[in-house]
This record gives sequence, structure tokens and C-alpha cells, in this order.
Amino acid sequence: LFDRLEEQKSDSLLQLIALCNADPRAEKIDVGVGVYRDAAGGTPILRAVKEAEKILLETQDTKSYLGSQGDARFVELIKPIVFGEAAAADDRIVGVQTPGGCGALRLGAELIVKANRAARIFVGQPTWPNHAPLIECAGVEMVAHPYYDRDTQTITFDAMMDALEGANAGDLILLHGSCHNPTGADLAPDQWRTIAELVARRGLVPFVDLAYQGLGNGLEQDAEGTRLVVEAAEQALVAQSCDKNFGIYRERTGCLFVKASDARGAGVVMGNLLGLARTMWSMPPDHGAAAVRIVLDDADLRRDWRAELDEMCARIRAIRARLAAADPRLAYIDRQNGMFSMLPLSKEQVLALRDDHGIYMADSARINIVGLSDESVDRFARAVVEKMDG
Ligand code: PLP
Ligand code: TYF
Repeated sequence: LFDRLEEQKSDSLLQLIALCNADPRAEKIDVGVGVYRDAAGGTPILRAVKEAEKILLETQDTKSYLGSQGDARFVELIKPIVFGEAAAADDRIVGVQTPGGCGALRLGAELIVKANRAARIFVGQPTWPNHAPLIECAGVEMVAHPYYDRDTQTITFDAMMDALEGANAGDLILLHGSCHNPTGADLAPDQWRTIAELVARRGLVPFVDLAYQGLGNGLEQDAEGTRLVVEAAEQALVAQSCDKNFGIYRERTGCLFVKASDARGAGVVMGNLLGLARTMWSMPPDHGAAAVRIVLDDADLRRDWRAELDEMCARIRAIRARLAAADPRLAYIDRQNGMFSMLPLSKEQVLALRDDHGIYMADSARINIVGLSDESVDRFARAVVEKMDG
């Protein structure tokens, strides 16, 4: 049976972890995979999460099944963080807990196919390399459109809008809610408004991937674009992740929210989400969502989480400013958001930086900003600029 299988390419982002670990050079720099790193280079567990885990250990009295929706209180607490307090009671929006943002993307894609096999999803280029496997594998046709020009470091908004004019009512647009991966180039508020207007006028369905809320310009600000398009659209999907903004990556914690035309339709959507979850993971893993629920349900822990999230956000902004100040050609980095930016380097230059300096970034020249420290940022900038000069 298995002799028929073909070799598969491994996930090149995750492969970078092993490559960098194997490099014996003390001065190596890891700006590869997208996890938050503090000034000392570590990815510690957030204080509030650690506290919530202690509470969980002491008070959890059963590990019996919760059902396919997962932790309903967790979903209820995340809803206003994503959509705002006013939308918390909107009964057109339903949500289920998923195994991370990846699970939410996959579940959303399955729902789309189940609802309409002919629906297509428009996806800006470049995008996160996992979008295609998660969405196309479910059977949704992806239509690529321009988004970002690496040479000018700008969003090619006119070309994007021209392409979206080709979408039919009921087609989807995949949007990065904030902290665009891999470019760091987020839509400006007026661009979000233009897209919201198009969505409303043409009956398009936004599918927002919100994996980094709070790591760009703050928790509220990072949700503004998402709220605009969801408000404007009759129907929408949001794949949310807590894995970055609660630092619980391996706990696989997120939600899929779906806005239907009315409350009755939302009930039908919910039934379909539960049915589809049953075909894939039956029920989501509990631990991360339980810890997040405890944090958000406790005023002190919630405040401390916000404070630590804001510290992480500030560190990202500070390193962006340092890189931007190092060379005029890197100035654009300070206008971008989140953990990622792309450098104007070819794959050959990326590999040469790896060999010459032990600098590990994705082949696409995407860097994780927080892989840099006060000590390494100038050294990194010098090596990059030298390579840009040829
Ligand atoms: N979407 C984007 C753009 C991401 O970068 C990630 C990161 O992993 C995810 C979704 C999924 O996150 P999770 O680890 O919660 O599955
Ligand atoms: O883009 C990144 O680096 C993060 C982490 O299969 C990641 O989103 C990378 C690859 C992957 C899952 C998560």
C-alpha cells in the first residue's frame, strides 16, 4: 500500500529550526520561524498563563469530554476581543474552538466547500505558505492576486482591487487581519474601508486570518480592519488564534467565527461547523483554551496578560525602529507591523547570509523581527546591507 506514496517536501519554515540548532557558531542569528522571542532570545510562558495553569491544576476536577464546540465560555470571551464589545451579543456570529488558527482555517475551508463547491477564494501574493495546503486541500479553488511588491515595499492596492473586481457574489477574499505574514505590510484604514465597500457592493465574503492580534499596534487597533469588513459583509469568516498573543503555540488554541445573514442561518452554520469538526478532530484539545478562559475571566490576570502583550508589542516596534534607523533602505521596516518583514534579497543572498554569518531566515527573505536582540540588531543590519550592496 504505502509503496505508492510519493516523497513530500517538508515544511521549510519548520526545517529552519533544525538547521539553526545544528549550527555550532555562537554568533548565529535565528530570524526564521515565527515565534515571539524576548531580549534574551527565549520564548517564555506568559505570567498570566502560568498562573492560570496553576489554577487549572488545582481546580480542574474532570477531564471528561466537552463536545465539538470545545470550551464555550472560551469562545464567548474571545468574541468581543475580535469583534468589539458591541458585537458580542450579535447572534448572527457563531464560533467554535479549533486546534489553533490552522484548525480554524481548515474548518472554514471545509464549511465553504460544503456550502458551495463553486465558491473561489481570492488570495493576495505573497501569503503564508500554509494557506494553500490548508484551504486547497479542502477543495476550495484559490485565485491568486497581487498584494505586495517586494522591490518598492508597497502594497499594490490598485492591482489588488482590479483583481477583486473579477470576484463573483459569494466568492471569498482571504485577508490578514493584522501583522501580515510574510510581509508585515498591513492594509491602511482607508484601504480596509475600500475593501469593505467592495464586499458590501458585490456580495463578497471576507475570510479574515487573525493570528497576531495585539502584536502589531495593540489589541484594539489590530482588530479594526477585521471589524470593518465583517460589519460591511452580510456573511464572513474569521480564523482566530491565541497561540501568538497568549504565547501558547503548542497548545493549538483558536476559534473559527462565522457571520451568517441572520440568527437562524447562524444556527444552521453552527450545526455544520460541529458536524465538520466531528469529521476531522471530533473535539479540540482543551488545555490552552481552558488557560485562556481563566486569564480572561479574572480581572487581575487579564490586566497582566494585556500588560505583557503590550510589552511584546513594544519590543517588536523598538526593533523595527532600530532596523529602520540602520540604513535608509531598511526604513520601510518601521512602517510595517508584527513579527515579519521581507528583505530585498534573493534566495542566493539569503543562503549566503546563512553560510557567511549564521543568519537563518526563510528562503523568501522573510525575517522574524524578534529573533534580533539589542546585541545582534546592528550586526544583522550591517550583514544584510553589505549583501544588498552585492
Ligand atoms: N495564520 C497565519 C498567518 C500564521 O502565521 C499562523 C501561524 O502559525 C497561523 C495562521 C496559525 O496559527 P496556529 O499556530 O494557531 O495554528
Ligand atoms: O510563519 C511562521 O513562521 C509561523 C509559525 O507549518 C509556523 O506562522 C510555521 C510553519 C508552520 C506552522 C506555523
